[in-house]
Amino acid sequence: MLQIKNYINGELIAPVGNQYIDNYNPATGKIYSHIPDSDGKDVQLAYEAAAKAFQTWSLTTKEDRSKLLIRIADLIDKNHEKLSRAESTDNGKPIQLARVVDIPRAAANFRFYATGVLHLSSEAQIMEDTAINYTLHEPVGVAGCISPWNLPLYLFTWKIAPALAAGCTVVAKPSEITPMTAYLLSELCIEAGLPKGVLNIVHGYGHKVGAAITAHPNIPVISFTGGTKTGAEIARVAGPMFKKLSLELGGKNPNIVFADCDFEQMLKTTMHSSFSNQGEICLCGSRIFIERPLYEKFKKEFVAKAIELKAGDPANEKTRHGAIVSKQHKEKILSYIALAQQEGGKILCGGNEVKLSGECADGWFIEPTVIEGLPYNCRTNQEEIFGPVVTLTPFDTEEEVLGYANSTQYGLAGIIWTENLTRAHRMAQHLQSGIIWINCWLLRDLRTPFGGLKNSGVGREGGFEALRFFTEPKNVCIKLSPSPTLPKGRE
Ligand code: TXE
Repeated sequence: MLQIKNYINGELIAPVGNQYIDNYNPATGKIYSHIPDSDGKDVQLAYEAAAKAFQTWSLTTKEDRSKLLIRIADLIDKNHEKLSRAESTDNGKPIQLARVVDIPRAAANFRFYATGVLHLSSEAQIMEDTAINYTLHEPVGVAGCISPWNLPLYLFTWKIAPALAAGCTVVAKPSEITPMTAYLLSELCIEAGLPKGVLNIVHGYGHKVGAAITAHPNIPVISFTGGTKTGAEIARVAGPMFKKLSLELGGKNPNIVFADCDFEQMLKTTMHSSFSNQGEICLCGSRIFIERPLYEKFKKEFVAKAIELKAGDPANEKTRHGAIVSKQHKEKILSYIALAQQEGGKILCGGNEVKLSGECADGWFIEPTVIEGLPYNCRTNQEEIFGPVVTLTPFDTEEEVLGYANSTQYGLAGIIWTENLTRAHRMAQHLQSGIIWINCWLLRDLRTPFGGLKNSGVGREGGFEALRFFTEPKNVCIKLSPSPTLPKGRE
């Protein structure tokens, strides 16, 4: 049975307490590896290694840091198949999705920041002949990076790459539910020759390892992606310590379909925005609002496609709907399906756990589920379910659907389908979301600011936003003394 290790001070080592946690394969429901059950002692070791490494890493040139990050990206590419299989086994996502989305994006994250840091410039403000101001962007110090289970390596590297590129060193904690690709990444970092202590990965529970990172007095910056509840807990601890915080939290995203949309394109993309990664993406459009004249046609064709989307063994190339990440999360999703029925919803398809045969007989699978007839403000339509469950609601006017869309405590992403671009821009302006897709979904340019409003989080990742997050701007103002002999102003 594979027993993975922490990556501290450039070495793969056992947790101090030598305790381990069972790690499950969601497709079989069976334990397939063990991960360190680390605690504050392991975090302290990691912090000490990171603090020591910071003294040199923060003084390396951006070119040298860039070269190392490119080397890691190249090793991710070289190990694409091994990482894809590991991700699919650990998370339950179809192998095809891991191959096409998760692992290529992890390499892209490193490449993007390896090159982005070379272009991070500063401004200068000239006070005519009085003074010159210039801004330095200095790495903050040891960064704490805490990531979730839904896109494990994709989101883990989305934090680590800018932190390292900016000159910070890192104490990172992947989710205890999906630790495998972070462990494999640590092996690649050793192979790439990343200096010891620059990146440290401590595996274990959030309330032990995550909490120790958050509360550590000398880790001044925390980048977190996960649930809103956990984000609030991190803010409660880190706020009074005046730490820099980036919180990417939950979503309950509206997908607004107008009758004049490009129907075929909308239908194809809406299947992805509803059920990709088993609906376990914070950007999924789980509330679908359809303009009334199109409602019946949409319902008929969308439900027919959802019924065709069969849950299967994630290891099978043909599978497009995999396992739910954990037994606990499966129960949470099923409880929301039951709640939807109690709230008056009508299940148009799905709604059940799927029992597969053979290897996957004890796996955790749920059918793609489509529900109609719920009020826009019921719990099912207000709370994040984070599974293969969407609701359908008809609307008549822009004002009505904007009221529905903006009614939740979340504000992460919004999707709009219409060929009337004046209306698209108008809707985009009024939607309370940090990210808007018009006639597309999950089209990602890494330079764009990424994040949400309200309970979807604080701050933005992506582009120079992330590099600036991991640096402190310092303004330097130099007094100019006019020369006694030279004439004032220009020749
Ligand atoms: O997230 P958690 P979970 C949503 C989704 C899901 C819910 C909970 O609705 O059902 O969040 O998912 C670490 N101090 N999203 O349980 O608990 C934890 O170990 C410090 C949306 O996975 O937030 C893990 O590494 N760290 C999200 C990470 O936080 C703590 C993606 C996320 O775990 C901690 C995933 C603590 N007190 C879930 N407690 C998105 N926005 O994409 C836990 N952790």
